[in-house]
Amino acid sequence: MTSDILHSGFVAIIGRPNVGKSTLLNALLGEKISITSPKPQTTRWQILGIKTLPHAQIIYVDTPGIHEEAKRAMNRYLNRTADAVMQEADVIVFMMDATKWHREDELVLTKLKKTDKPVILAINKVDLLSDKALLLPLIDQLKNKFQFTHIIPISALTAQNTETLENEIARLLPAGPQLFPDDQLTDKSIRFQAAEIIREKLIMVTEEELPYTTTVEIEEFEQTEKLITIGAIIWVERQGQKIIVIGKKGARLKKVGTDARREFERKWGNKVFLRLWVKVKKDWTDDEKAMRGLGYL
Ligand SMILES: Nc1nc2c(ncn2[C@@H]2O[C@H](COP(=O)(O)OP(=O)(O)OP(=O)(O)O)[C@@H](O)[C@H]2O)c(=O)[nH]1
Ligand SMILES: [Mg+2]
Repeated sequence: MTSDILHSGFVAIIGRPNVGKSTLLNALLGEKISITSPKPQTTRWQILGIKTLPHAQIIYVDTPGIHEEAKRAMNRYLNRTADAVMQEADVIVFMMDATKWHREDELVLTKLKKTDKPVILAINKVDLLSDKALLLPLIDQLKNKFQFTHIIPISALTAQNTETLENEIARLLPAGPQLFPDDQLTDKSIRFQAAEIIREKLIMVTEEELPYTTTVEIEEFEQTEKLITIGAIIWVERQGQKIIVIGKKGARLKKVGTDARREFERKWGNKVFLRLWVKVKKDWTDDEKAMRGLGYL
């Protein structure tokens, strides 16, 4: 452990779905900790990204996107998870997409107004702004909405200005000791990360409601010196979804398996044998008990 650390704290990355929270976590850590996708509601858990600096330890917390549709148990669970992280954080990074302000951003802002913690507004995706002159009036408008501690335009994708963001965050941390060992990057196990990578590949090849109705459970994880053997179940809600996930002659499932295996081998530098099954658990995203059984606690 580094003994010079005098400041530490939890930094919640909060915002509506798809604004780039997980991309930011990965950019700040310089490693893929949390899965990302172009489809909203990708992140389903709080995920720690631990950054140990010479004098401070920043514990970033990625969260599910806060959204309006609280119809199903899964939607309520996602919002509840983000709310809980916000309650416990020392600093909040509120993230928005520079190209559009949405009703759900307003919803997040309403929640922020109930906290007395420092809130940094990170205006993300500035690389997509064709006219950078649009940024100044946008910042003026946002200043009127809330007393932000800082407003920082960034691009999580190109890591533009993310260092400035990190420096301001570090300055806001309370006094405190080092909470995690120097070399620990996340709180999540290798099994959890394996399930998430499979889920990411699945999200990429499925459309409409399917990404929201699937989850991945690791059944087998065995590591020898030469080979990692992983057995995983992809859970869906209905028989019809199972047929779609498998695809014509098993092509879609095969692609998910190949894409995931390639990423595992790159990440761990080990040969991986991956077996996937698709099974049905009827309406599990609206069934709290089934969700708990699948790790949504
Ligand atoms: N052009 C551009 N795209 C970005 C940037 N940051 C994120 N994205 C893209 O935006 C999409 C959503 O990114 P995520 O990081 O998954 O978003 P999120 O806020 O974690 O989404 P949820 O987990 O669903 O709440 C992905 O396709 C990212 O590649 C950015 O700075 N610029
Ligand atoms: Mg995310």
